[in-house]
Amino acid sequence: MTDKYYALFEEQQKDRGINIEKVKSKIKQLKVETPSWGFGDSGTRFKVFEQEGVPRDPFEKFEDAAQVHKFTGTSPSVAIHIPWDKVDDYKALKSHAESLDLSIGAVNPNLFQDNDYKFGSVTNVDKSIRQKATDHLLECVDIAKEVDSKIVSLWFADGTNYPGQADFRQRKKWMQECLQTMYDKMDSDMRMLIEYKFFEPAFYHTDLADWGMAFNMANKLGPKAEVLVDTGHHPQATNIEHIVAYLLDEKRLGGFHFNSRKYADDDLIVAAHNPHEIYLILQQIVAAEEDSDQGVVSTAGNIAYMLDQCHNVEPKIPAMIRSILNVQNLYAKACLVNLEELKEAQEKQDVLRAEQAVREAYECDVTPLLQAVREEMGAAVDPMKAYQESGYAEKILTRGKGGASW
Ligand code: RM4
Ligand code: MN
Ligand code: MN
Repeated sequence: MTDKYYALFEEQQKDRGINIEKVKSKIKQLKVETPSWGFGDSGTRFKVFEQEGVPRDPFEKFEDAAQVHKFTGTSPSVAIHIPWDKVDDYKALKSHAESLDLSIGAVNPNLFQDNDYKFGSVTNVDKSIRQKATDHLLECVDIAKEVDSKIVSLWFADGTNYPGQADFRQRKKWMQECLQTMYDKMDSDMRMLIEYKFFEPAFYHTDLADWGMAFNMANKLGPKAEVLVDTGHHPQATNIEHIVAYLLDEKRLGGFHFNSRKYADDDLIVAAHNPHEIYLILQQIVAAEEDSDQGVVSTAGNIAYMLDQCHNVEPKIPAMIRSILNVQNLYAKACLVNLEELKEAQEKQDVLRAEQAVREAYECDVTPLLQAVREEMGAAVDPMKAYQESGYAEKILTRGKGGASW
């Protein structure tokens, strides 16, 4: 691309000491998985608003996800949630995905919607319910094997509402027992991602409330278990990038659920609120990637990036495209930090210069860079516009209302 804006951009970055070819190849490698459930109807605890044209079954969810990948070139896999995406023939779902240039990504068990789980799943005081929950975890390992997915991603709603309601220490042991059974059934190249969340649906305690608990659990289970960071799952003002750096160094950062929030676990379009937070997270990852090129081991090169969003009031496919573009945009900025300069400033304890090195990249307009990269990748230069002009949104209206939902 020799467009005048890109030419200027390239010159500016070269002057800043940035290896632009390397940056381009890093952006091309960034892949972000979409969640099947983000294409279906969703809502708040007050109301699920039905949208016209929502996929009616898992196969149609993949068709919609294929649109996101078609125009962005950046979302080649789709996470599934069981039983929301339960089908009779998983091999058929897999071939359907492949026919759309997609693969099946993380398999997510659902241990929060059955009446039996009212007081907990893997932490329930009733042994038969713990067994039922464990059986579902094992079922998900089998599904992952059948569709050649290497990831089973776990989130538990387990928790309590009142002091004294349950025995924290006992529940901790039960959870570990159930997860160990699942762990032992996983092939050596499979990964268990353990997600934490400090509240909701339980309001007093959650059994895996924070990264420390998830990390401890992963450590106890073994190397196939890693932590998943959902950006909406922390108390306000938590320094998530610090958690990310810590887990990277401990080789236990397995994946992300990107989304944005203002108050609680809002699951909004990623980076719609506080894009700077996502930037700082990605900047830690880029720095660790650079260190791995120098031989410092971390999990930076092996992170499963996923969206976990629900689009309650906005059309779902463009919301997903927006999210992918936002992650890509912030990752591109993170790649523009001059890490040598940053290191030098840190060594000299030059606080202002170090802060400037991180801020300067954030302030760059990466539009010409991303356009050039997309053109080289064969994706749409303006994916949102291309989708909107494609006619797909109008075509799916024939599906009517009342599609898949939770
Ligand atoms: C939870 C959590 C999980 C997701 C469910 C639907 O809050 O983020 O990752 O599977 O929502
Ligand atoms: Mn999540
Ligand atoms: Mn969540």
